[in-house]
Amino acid sequence: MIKRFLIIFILFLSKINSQSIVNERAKWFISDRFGMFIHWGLYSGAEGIWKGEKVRYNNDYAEWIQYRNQIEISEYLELSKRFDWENIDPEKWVLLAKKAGMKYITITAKHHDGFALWNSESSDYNIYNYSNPKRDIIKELSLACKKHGMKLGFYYSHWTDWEHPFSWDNSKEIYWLDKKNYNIYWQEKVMPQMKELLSNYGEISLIWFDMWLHHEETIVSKEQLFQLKNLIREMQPNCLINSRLGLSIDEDKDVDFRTLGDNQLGKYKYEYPWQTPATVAHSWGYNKNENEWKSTTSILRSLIGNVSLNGNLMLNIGPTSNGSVPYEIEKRFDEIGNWLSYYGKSVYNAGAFDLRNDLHDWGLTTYKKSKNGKKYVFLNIFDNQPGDIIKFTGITESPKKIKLLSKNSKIDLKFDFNTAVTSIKIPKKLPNPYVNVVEMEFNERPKVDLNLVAKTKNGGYALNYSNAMTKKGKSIINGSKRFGSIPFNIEVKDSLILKWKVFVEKPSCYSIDTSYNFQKKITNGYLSIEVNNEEFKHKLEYSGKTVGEPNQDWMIDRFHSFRLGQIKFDSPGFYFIELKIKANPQNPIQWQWLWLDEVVDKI
Ligand code: FHN
Repeated sequence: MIKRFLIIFILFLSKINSQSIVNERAKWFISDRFGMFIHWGLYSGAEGIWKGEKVRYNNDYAEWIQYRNQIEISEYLELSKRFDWENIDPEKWVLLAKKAGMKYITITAKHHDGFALWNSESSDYNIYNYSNPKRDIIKELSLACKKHGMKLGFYYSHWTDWEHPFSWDNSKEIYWLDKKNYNIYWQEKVMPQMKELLSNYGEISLIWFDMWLHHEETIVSKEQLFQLKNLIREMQPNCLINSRLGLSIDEDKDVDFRTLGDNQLGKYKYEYPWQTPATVAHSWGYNKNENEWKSTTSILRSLIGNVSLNGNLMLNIGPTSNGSVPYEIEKRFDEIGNWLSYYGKSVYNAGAFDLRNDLHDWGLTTYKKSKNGKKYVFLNIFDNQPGDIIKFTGITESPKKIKLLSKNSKIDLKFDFNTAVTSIKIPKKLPNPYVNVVEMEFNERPKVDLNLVAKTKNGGYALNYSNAMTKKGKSIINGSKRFGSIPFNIEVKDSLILKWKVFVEKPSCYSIDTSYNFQKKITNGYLSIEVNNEEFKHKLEYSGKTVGEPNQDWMIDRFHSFRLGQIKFDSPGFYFIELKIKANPQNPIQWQWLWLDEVVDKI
């Protein structure tokens, strides 16, 4: 009994100590939401080309050119002569960030090449010694940030350093390096440089480490990482530390924010702070052959998408050797900043709403409690042709007001609230070409029904495994394969029962389709749907084969859509739809979805 109590108590403690809390010092981070990342260093002078050869390796990361193209340090340093030192002005980066609506900047104080962008006392391999006139870019940037009220953070490559003889430069996979020597690098470069960065440049908002493996898979030790972390906590207690420090959550519960993979957008709602580091194009450092520019719309959607799941976006620029940024960046940053100046309400100091973030097909929802105590639900509309009415499903009380945000003023919108669906009349021509924002106002955080599935713009209910309110029975979740030609599906070898809840606004009739793959011709397996006390039984049918990719010898099992029947809802209200699948281990079914489509003519 005591043992059981102890286990429960420990579990409870580990829960409150875990990253499920927002550290007090990270409050600004979850409010700011949007930051600038700067990758700039000697590599910017190479522009992704070395001696006429493009940077090796398919991912084209121009800041990796020294390593990829095997450049000797003496030759690499020659790149400093290509820089237009008279014209480089870090204040311009700060102004660009401000213009784009970004609230913090993180610069590569030292990237993997080991070259410091400040006048480092611990290593001569720094910009002060190789610029003319002598420059301390970190000092200049920190002053510019202070002047313009911009928070500043440093990227510091701790694990990897291609300059120090005892650091990890990946070729150590061939040339042996022991932990003792590695510790020399740690104690004579990492620790003193970090002390310099924390002492000489004012208040530092965050240190951004970049080890993408857990320390046990690397040469770095847990003790070294704690030594580094403790130094930061000691010298700048308010400075945030990201999860790429390299410790697991079990080892260190108070890493301040989690860093997702490069350009990896959020998929799930987390209660603790997290961030996507993203590029405007592909490379992080300036690459003159860059040709993969993301559009303004796509960047805004990424930002809003992350905010709708409680996350941040830190968008990277790779300035050139004269300090400027490509026109493609200027243009997009102008457009993004312009958008944020009118619609930033739904991003800054906003976060996830209680409902599923993929509930509606017109866009994504964010939520904010404003200083005046009012609660706002923002409908960020991605759809360019949403029609005259936007439907919001899931809030079960009427909003006080609904407005369309626009450049000059807010436009009051007419709306109709019905039990769990708010229908909002919107203008035929929406004001913004990228994303439009509708603001719903409430006195209190509105009540919601978490189980509902919203109707799509095309008049149907798309029911699948992830939006089911209950799931009973055993099944295997199969991710999509062969580049998605085999879709995500649920494999049932015995039985599975899924249940969904919908709100039907008026008497109406719906056809019912389901998609699955079943490869047997004779079976006693079946699938049945129960809606509104009516049952539709369907004997599993052989779904056949198809070709995934023409001329590639890709015969795959076919996922086919089968019509199950038609259902009539005589009155408005909540309805449950239950799907039962009965199969057996010899004849499994791979089930995909149910689709209820409104049959308008039949009413
Ligand atoms: O290797 C680096 C890369 O150059 C860049 O700095 C990115 C930014 O997140 N981080 C590493 C790869 O994950």
